[in-house]
Amino acid sequence: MKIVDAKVVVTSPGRNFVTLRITTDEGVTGLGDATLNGRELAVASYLTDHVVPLLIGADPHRVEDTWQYLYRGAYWRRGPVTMAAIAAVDVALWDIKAKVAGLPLYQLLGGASRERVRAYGHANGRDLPELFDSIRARRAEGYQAIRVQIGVPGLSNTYGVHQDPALGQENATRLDQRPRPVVEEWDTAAYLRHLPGVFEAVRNEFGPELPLLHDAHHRLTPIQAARLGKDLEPYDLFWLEDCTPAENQQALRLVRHHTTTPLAIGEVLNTVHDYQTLLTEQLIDYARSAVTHFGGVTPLRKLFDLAAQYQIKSAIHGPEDISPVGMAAAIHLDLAVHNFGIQEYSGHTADTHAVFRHAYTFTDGHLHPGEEPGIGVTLDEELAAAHPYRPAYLPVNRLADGTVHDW
Ligand code: GCO
Ligand code: MG
Repeated sequence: MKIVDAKVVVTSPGRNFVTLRITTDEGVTGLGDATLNGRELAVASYLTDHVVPLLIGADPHRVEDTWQYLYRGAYWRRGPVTMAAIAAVDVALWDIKAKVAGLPLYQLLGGASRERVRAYGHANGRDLPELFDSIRARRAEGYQAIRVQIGVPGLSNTYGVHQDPALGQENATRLDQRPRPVVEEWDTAAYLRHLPGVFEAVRNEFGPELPLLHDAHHRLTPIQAARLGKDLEPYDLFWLEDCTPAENQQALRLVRHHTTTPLAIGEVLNTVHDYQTLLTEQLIDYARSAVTHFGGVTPLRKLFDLAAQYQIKSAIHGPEDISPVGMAAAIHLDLAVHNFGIQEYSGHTADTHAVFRHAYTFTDGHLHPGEEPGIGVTLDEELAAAHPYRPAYLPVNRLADGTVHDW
């Protein structure tokens, strides 16, 4: 079998998605997600200009060899653009292999280790009444684990809190089809003062059993994160996410020494090297990279197998900027790995579900990849073309005096 065609499709059915479609001489096609929010066209070019010419004529069954060829062969390693491009090829090849085998991908990854995978959804509000409504809405949708984000008094906008409560669970990054980045405001002291009371109120309202998560989105120093972790201990979080900027692995040592609040990190990490200290020193409890940004199913499986040796669990990044193709690949891996932790899932727009028809299902707060051969996603290219690319940036963050802060 040979690859005869590889094509990059950029479509924006609510937000931009980059998809690679590989076709073989036997007419089997595979899909891979290469979406890098706010920098989409860089990956599209990396694939079209530099990777597609290398794929034509190659054997689609050589998944591992192709991964090594693209990773080592580029000489310039790692980074989100490179790893998103390689991820798209990797997932498209797994899709083809599983279709040829006539099996859903999870079967090729060792088969199901559980019946279904628990997902967490996003609740947010500018204040407590809005937040409570949002938590109730998620629970009504079936979610059994909920990420809680709230506005900070004195700040006009905050990460993960949309300005229009009618928009549902999607966070503030959802509708950013904007030619310039929106500027958000930040004040760490106000945030640290506000958050423990919020979790106390949520626990009082919703009881001790509901798993609650929180994303600090890379904004704290290690000592600030340590204090927050301690302050939140009475409210028994499922995890505190991205408490410090992820690229400094050593920072987590200090946080870990001070708090028993479980820690999750990884959505901006691209390779196993970014996790080495985090895993071997057991500084985190959940590894959160996306299939889409980590080079695909092949390396993420290796990461999770290594993490398992340190009792660290999987928690694949699944915001709405991962396309249904990347989401499907994630759910197959979730079902197969022994050390599954939880899967982030916030759904997609109706237009996105129409462009990417998928076999995976969300029922009672749990996902299942379905039984279609491959990853179980089809791309309607005609419909995709009706939603052309629109320039869009993620927001940026500034302190009151104008200093740029981590977003
Ligand atoms: C999450 C993430 C996202 C990111 C987004 C950036 O935990 O889901 O933090 O909301 O902000 O993926 O593109
Ligand atoms: Mg996050």
